[in-house]
Amino acid sequence: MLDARARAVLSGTRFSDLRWHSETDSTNREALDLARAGAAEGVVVVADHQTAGRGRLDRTWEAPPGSSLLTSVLLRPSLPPDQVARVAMVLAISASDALEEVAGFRPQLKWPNDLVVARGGRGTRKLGGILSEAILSGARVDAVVVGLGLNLNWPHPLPEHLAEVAVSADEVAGRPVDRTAVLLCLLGRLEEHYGLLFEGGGGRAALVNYRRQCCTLGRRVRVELAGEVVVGRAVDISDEGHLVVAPEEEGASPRRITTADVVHLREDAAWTSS
Ligand code: BT5
Repeated sequence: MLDARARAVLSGTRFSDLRWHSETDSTNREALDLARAGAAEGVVVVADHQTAGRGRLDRTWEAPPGSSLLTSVLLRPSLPPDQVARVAMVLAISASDALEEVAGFRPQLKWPNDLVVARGGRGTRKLGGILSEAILSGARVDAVVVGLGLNLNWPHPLPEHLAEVAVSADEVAGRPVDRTAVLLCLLGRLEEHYGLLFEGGGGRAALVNYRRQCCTLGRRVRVELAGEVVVGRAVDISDEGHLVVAPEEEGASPRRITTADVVHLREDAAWTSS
């Protein structure tokens, strides 16, 4: 829960309407319902525990009660539908800024929506994930809900099925990480980074930091699209937030990927992920 001092910090931002629950099914579900009921931009839903936390593509997001920052933010950006990915990206940058400030380390950003921590030449482990869901009204974006699950203080050891893929911030920082401090810092940074999306030059400045921190850029990748797999080199992130991949297949032209699952591949082996 937030005390009066914390609420005062948020009162100067668009995120002053913050609803914190000890339990809900999914903060994204709740924020989407609020959006459909006409809630204003800036509503934030936080939960200590989710009974049906959602990942992308019907996957689940797991978190023991109190272990994680589980939050969803309702925004109403004036962006074309094919650019809503940029909202999740500015949330990722904001979360990374908050971790650096509060926990003393900066995670990397794996396109499109993961915060990861490198594990010494043996690939990465996932610290957080973002689920972005849009409500469209014809060809216009009516609302975007961006939900973040960030592992902060998990009981150790992690459950066996996540031990190889997940990591918790306290393990990286070597001390417990204050969840409220991360949330407040994140929302303060989001106020800035989100605002950049609507500044001159088509909001180009918003993704500069994303590119800088994105560990997918320059990597060999396997891109898993519905019914198709592309193997190539991630060469750019466009101003719209799309990943540009130069396929290895001879003669194939660069592909712009709007959204997909991406696996980082080792340089020396055809299909081994790192
Ligand atoms: C994501 O999905 O990474 C987006 C997760 C978004 C969760 C937040 S929590 C607040 C808000 N409310 C919601 O209901 N959701 C959002 P995806 O890329 O599909 O990754 C899901 C996969 O990550 C799962 O299939 C597991 O393999 C793995 N996973 C599940 N829980 C994890 C955790 N706590 N840490 C790391 N990996 C996890």
